[in-house]
Amino acid sequence: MSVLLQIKQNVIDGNAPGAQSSVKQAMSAGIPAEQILNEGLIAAMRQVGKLFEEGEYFVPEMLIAARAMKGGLELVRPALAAANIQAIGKIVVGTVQGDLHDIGKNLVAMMMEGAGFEVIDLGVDVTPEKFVEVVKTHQPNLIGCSALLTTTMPKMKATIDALQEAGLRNQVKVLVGGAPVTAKYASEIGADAYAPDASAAANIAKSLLLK
Ligand code: B1M
Repeated sequence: MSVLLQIKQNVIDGNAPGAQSSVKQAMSAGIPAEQILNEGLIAAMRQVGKLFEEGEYFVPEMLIAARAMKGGLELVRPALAAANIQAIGKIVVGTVQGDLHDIGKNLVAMMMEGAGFEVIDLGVDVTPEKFVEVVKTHQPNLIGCSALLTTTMPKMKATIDALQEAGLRNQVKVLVGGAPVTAKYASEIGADAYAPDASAAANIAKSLLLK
């Protein structure tokens, strides 16, 4: 079995030590961090989602797999977020209210760091009010909202509305993403941009700075 398949299988099995050792093996074999991420770690979570849909996996298995994924992610993190001395801009990221999924958001934060942004990560279950408060205190160039549930997507709109009500909407660009989110949805709720994945998010964030 190739080392990328080993990473994938270890994550699917929720084998955290195995996932970490196969990621280390892949890194010492010179496999690029993005390939480890996309073909190993992310591919595994896609499969876990499929197993959940098919009723093979339940929430505990998803959690254990997510933990194994996170352990692997930490190892590739330094390679993804190459050190940048001067920040090109500031972004606040968070998973919206009611939503506890943070793997995709963490990846977005890592890619932003790698692109040279100063990142303020608010974690999960972030209320619109919290986003507003942090925009007031930290004055970021952008906020990045992540949602993984169809039921929490409306909180992205609530966040944009709260920024509008606080008179802050013109001061900050809003980038949205997450598996159920689409470009169409982003434009319907008045976001400035949508990104389908973490590396696109970093590129789009950079281009938003120029607008
Ligand atoms: Co949940 N879960 N989950 N889950 N979970 C999904 C999302 C689901 C699709 C599974 C399924 O049914 N196939 C489904 C949602 C269905 C829907 O809404 N249509 C689901 C469900 C139903 C639930 C619960 C309701 C289950 C329950 O309790 N009955 C529950 C909800 C809890 C809550 O949030 N309130 C729940 C719980 C959990 C766990 C806690 C067990 C765990 C999360 C652990 C964690 O994050 N720390 C979990 C997991 C692991 C998943 C799946 C399997 C994997 C998600 C993941 O990490 N993917 C997921 C199935 C799936 O997505 N296929 C599923 C890997 C990650 C890299 O991808 O997050 O999509 P993703 O991020 C991508 C892009 O979307 C994008 O970049 C990343 C890639 O580069 N992106 C952005 C993300 N955010 C972005 C922001 C941006 C730009 C791009 O700009 C700011």
